[in-house]
Amino acid sequence: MNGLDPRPANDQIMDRPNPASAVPLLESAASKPIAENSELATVLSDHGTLLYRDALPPRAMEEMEHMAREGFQRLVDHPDICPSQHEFYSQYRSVIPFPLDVHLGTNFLQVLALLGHSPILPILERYFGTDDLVVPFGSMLARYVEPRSGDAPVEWRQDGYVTESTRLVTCWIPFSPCGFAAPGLKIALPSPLRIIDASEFPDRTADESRWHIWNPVCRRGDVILFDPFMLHGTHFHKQMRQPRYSLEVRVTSSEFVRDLPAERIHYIYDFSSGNITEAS
Ligand SMILES: O=C(O)CCC(=O)C(=O)O
Repeated sequence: MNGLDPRPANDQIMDRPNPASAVPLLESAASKPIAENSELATVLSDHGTLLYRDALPPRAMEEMEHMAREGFQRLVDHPDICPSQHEFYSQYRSVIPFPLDVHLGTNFLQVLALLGHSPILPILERYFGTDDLVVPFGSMLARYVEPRSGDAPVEWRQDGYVTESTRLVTCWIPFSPCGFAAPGLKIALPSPLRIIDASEFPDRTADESRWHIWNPVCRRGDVILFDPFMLHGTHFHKQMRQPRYSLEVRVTSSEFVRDLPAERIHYIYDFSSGNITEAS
């Protein structure tokens, strides 16, 4: 006996609601950081990802979850509110929240202000080497992942490939506790593919045993950061019973935002001023 668990990886994952892994799993209270921002920015650039616990107020996230639940229900019940976003939702289980917010009665943009006052922003400032950081709205997604839907989960992908930019950091913000009872995120570590090429994971039959797959279990208030190279997707298994609502906020600097394709921008949120401007 070599001490290794002989069962298939997926069964083992079921047993580990909070897997302690070799990944940079950083647990911290927002008011009492366990490391300097510069160290966390280094973790992000060296490892490509980090989980920051308690970065955002959990009560606010719970309110967002209620808002998201009602908003998505409205979209499903009344596809005519915004046919293009309904079609997008049917295909990808996500929507571009702005300006759809206006139709759905949601206000996911509140999260941007919370993020701007959270310990996440200084990490990103160190990472990008500037405090001139922005969010291009066309790259932001609000997501509703049903349990046991079977067809909804996102398969392996790199955000850089999808967004056509290697300068975006994704802030993955769950409104619902997830990763165990509700679908979470799966991240392939380490990420030796430092090129934009998802061919290593061509389809659902990809050989995951060659990778260390991290399935973080998240509470409300946690934020996962990952760079455009990280291979990731929806962590999902049939025993999950709860739905998950979440928001993906992609951050870049005002210098790099202009390199994005126009459909990834639309509007720009500026963290320093709190202003939204329409992209020209
Ligand atoms: O939330 C998920 O299930 C997948 C998210 C994703 O693919 C992304 O954030 O790019």
